[in-house]
Amino acid sequence: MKDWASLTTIEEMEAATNSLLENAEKVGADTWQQRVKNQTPHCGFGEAGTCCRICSMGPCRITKKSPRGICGCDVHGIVARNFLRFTAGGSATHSDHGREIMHTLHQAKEGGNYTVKDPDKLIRIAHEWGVETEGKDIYDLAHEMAEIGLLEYGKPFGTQRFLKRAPEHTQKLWHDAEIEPRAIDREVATALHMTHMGCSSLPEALIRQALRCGLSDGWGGSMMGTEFSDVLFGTPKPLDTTANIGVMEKDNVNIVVHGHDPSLSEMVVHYANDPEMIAYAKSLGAKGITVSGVCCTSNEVAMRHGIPMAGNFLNQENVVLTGACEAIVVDVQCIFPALGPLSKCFHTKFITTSPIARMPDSEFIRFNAETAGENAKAIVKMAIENFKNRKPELVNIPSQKQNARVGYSVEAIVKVLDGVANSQVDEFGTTKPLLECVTSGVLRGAVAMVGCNNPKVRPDSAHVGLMKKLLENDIILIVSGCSAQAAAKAGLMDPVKAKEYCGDGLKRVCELADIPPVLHMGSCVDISRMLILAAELSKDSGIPISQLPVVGCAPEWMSEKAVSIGNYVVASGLDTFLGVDPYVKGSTEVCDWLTGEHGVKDWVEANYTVEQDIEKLGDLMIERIEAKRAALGI
Ligand code: MSK
Repeated sequence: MKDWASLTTIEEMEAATNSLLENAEKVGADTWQQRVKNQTPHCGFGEAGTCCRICSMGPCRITKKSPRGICGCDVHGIVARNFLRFTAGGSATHSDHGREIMHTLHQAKEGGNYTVKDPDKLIRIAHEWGVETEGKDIYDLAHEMAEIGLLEYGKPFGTQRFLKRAPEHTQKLWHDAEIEPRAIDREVATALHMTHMGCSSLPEALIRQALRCGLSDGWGGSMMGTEFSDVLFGTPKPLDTTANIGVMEKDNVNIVVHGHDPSLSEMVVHYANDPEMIAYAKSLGAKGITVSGVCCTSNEVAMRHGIPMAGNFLNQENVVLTGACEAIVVDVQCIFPALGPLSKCFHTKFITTSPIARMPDSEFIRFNAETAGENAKAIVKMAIENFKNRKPELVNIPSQKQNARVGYSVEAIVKVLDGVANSQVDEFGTTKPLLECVTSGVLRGAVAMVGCNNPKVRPDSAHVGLMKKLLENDIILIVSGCSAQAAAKAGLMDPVKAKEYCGDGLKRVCELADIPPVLHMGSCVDISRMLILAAELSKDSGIPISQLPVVGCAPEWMSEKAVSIGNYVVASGLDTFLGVDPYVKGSTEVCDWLTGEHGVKDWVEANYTVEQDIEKLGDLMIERIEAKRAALGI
């Protein structure tokens, strides 16, 4: 057993939260901890997925006494339909994020609010898509690519362009199973059509579409979001930052960015660093301006600018409870409507910016690409002018803070691991050194850990607990979303400290490559980076993705997006381990399709494991990785 004393423990994080809840009590604020109590116990039909309210004859709830809905649909059809609708919600959400990025790219211009920061990547993707680049102005090319990318959402014929990035073996599986995603919007519409009253009630057909709809997210909308965010804002490279609530600074104006789309936060960061704004903050009594983040917007600006990460999903109320948050600025997704009333208990300005995420008790500053600069400037100014309204007796910023190295895009991982193993092939741009670490046994394998917090799991305990267990077993972690922030808050991304807790092989790799053992790959849409990495590992090794000693895991997931992610990760050949049930336990048939030996596994060579006991979940992942190694004879 290792001594984890230099890291921040779950107990310490809970103690910090408890001290903030005292602030909530002082001002009579409502918090998620209280609302969970009010909502418990949850509806058993909802939890089992056995309630159908797709038409207005019901709602129908399946029991022993009433085994079919009014239309005659059985429990398996109802559960499978609900599962597909869950997926469609997630796929639509991620993909619409990607679409917004394409619109931003379309607005990019020399000297404008948005410029092309990684022209090489743009040209690389253009070549991949068969677009002529020779002699073209980079902004003409950007606009052309944006239009082609936007057509991926609604093109009438063909399949997603990025599917060609997958190994041929995977592409063939998709083709044979008839799950190659066509236009992104079409897969969402088809999912809604199939689940309309009087259409599909056959679990096999509904689950097939769930995989296809998920793939349209992973290899479509999300990949577009990631790749073109890199083009616009720069491809992440390793850089150092800090994490946990102590990144907020008592004497500074604190602006917290929250949500997912980097277009807004990039601008806020830019203006918060503007000397004119800093001077203005000083003139009003602050020492400076601190921008920190929550959820995936935080991941985006941490990866590209080293902006500190104040917390993850279930910490979003904590930043307001510090009494030191001048403005919480949100874009889309994972934002609690509770932030409105909560902010009103403090001096905090709750600023919504997107027509997609309108909320009561917020100040709405409609943000768009043409006016991005003035919008962001107005937001920063509003926060500065709010500094004087703080109530000093309510200011409580727990001192927890850890160092974190972030910014591991695929390009960065390939670069840093190059030369670590004794690979004979040292050509730049392959994953062969990483593969050599795995085949030689220095690393046993990798886990892609992703996803949210969920009050059903003690916050961060599953993420951090599993990570420690895997690291001790020489399994490297690639992480994104709120899982990444859980790791960073605990200290598992500190390249100096965290390696001390690893097995000898992983520790050696960390020392040679100067990396932390948990690699921050970005936000939720950036799980598409993990797909690219898995595809490259497969192509470089000649081993199908499903046979690589790599698995996916979402131990504390909560959102529809996570279900879409689960489907595209499984459909890409990676066994996926969940710590929270996706509302399917009401149907043995659906469970068999998702988790059995002859369900989705027959199509895509991977399946789900659902296990709420986190110790067991960790053991199962390690067993699976070792079984894959044994099958490969390594
Ligand atoms: S923010 S989807 S709570 S990971 Fe992407 Fe975190 Fe989950 Fe939202």
